Amino acid sequence: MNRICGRRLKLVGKLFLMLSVACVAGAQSSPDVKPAPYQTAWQDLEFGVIIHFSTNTFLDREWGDGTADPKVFNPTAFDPEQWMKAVRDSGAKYVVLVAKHHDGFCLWPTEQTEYSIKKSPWKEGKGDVVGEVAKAARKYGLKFGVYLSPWDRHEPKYADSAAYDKYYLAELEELVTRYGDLTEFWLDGAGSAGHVYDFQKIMETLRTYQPNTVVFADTGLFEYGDARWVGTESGRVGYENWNVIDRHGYLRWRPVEADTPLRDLHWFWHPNDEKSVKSMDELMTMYEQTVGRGAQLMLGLAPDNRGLLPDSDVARLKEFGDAVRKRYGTNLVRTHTFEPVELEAAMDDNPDTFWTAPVGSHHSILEATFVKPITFDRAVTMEWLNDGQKVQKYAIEALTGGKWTTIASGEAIGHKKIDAFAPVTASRVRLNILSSTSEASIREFQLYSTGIPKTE
Ligand code: FUL
Repeated sequence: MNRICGRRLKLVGKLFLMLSVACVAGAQSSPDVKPAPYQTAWQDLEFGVIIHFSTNTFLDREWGDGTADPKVFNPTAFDPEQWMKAVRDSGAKYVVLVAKHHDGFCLWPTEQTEYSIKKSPWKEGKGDVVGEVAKAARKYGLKFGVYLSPWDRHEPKYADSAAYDKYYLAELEELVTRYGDLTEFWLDGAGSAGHVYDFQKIMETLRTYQPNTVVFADTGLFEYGDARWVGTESGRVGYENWNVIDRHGYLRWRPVEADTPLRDLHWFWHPNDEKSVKSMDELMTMYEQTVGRGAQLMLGLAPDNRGLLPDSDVARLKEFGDAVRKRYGTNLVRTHTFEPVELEAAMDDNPDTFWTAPVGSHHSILEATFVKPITFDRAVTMEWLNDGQKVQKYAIEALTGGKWTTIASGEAIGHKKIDAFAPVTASRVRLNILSSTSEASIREFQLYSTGIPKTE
């Protein structure tokens, strides 16, 4: 049994929470703690979206109080394939659908309550939003997951912890058995302050049917999480970002996910709100400060009351995807001189192959040589993490004016590290691993010329 904390009630609460996270959680390079294969597979996805669409969409609300009439749920043009096309164009690789938000309204034909789409006029109560979204996601090559809010403001059983546990478990069992493999399960503590849940049992049920789902858990539910909340909804991750972080005295591999809505401050759709769609500058900075710091980016999308993603959002998602593809589309390391051959696996533009430094080494150098000098302003480095996060300190150096000059440096590399700097022209460039807990494994060392100045 565990007590969970609220997540986003008041700024003061939030700051307190962030401080407490900072105090109790020590992040570090800890070679003995390794990820599960499903965690690294999830980290490879890098960027996902979370979709909010429910009675709130029709009532201009963010947090429903559980009293909305199911009849308000009546999209006239529901088209999850339109959503998924936009998601694919954005470059995201998976979708988490909010199957039940805090208002308790269920988007699938559950047998546990009447408070669901069964009682809505949409498809005469015969529809299944979860099923249709899961199907559309897979059709567009996207992985699928769900959010099932523990806090339930409609269900009368919520007042009785044991009865509500049974109810939540039954809802969960439907979701984990009906909709195929779930990539991520979102466990949200918002609103649950003071409520006691049997999370042990909830995890048992989830794991029985979905052993490879990454459980995202915010601060209060930390024990249960395979991935952790970053502590804000700003879409930024501080650097240094380590995958191994302790809580209550034990270390675990807990990669970080940074969630933020595409429309500032709004997870659900609201009318006349287009101006809050994040700008390209904001999105690109966010990308570099999440994915570029080895974290997962989770962008919130909100279909409107027709059941479509608004044009402004669709256009921005495509613009974002195109910009990332353009910025990181042409890896200049491809033009290096292919020597020495043992380094190739880190310079072949293929993240599924990796180079490993000599056994037992704590320091190593990976150098790329070019026939003609190249000019570049970004380096992308990826560590092979299956055997643990090992790099503790590194520098990217270029041979200029006959001497090696440091152009970027840091401690953690992790899944991916993007370093930005003023343009450098050189024909010899190296990743200098100054310290690693044991031999480092590097999947990719890439260089790009983006023409875009570094942003903070
Ligand atoms: C929060 C919730 O309270 C918000 O409404 C939203 O669902 C966000 C993704 O998580 O904790």
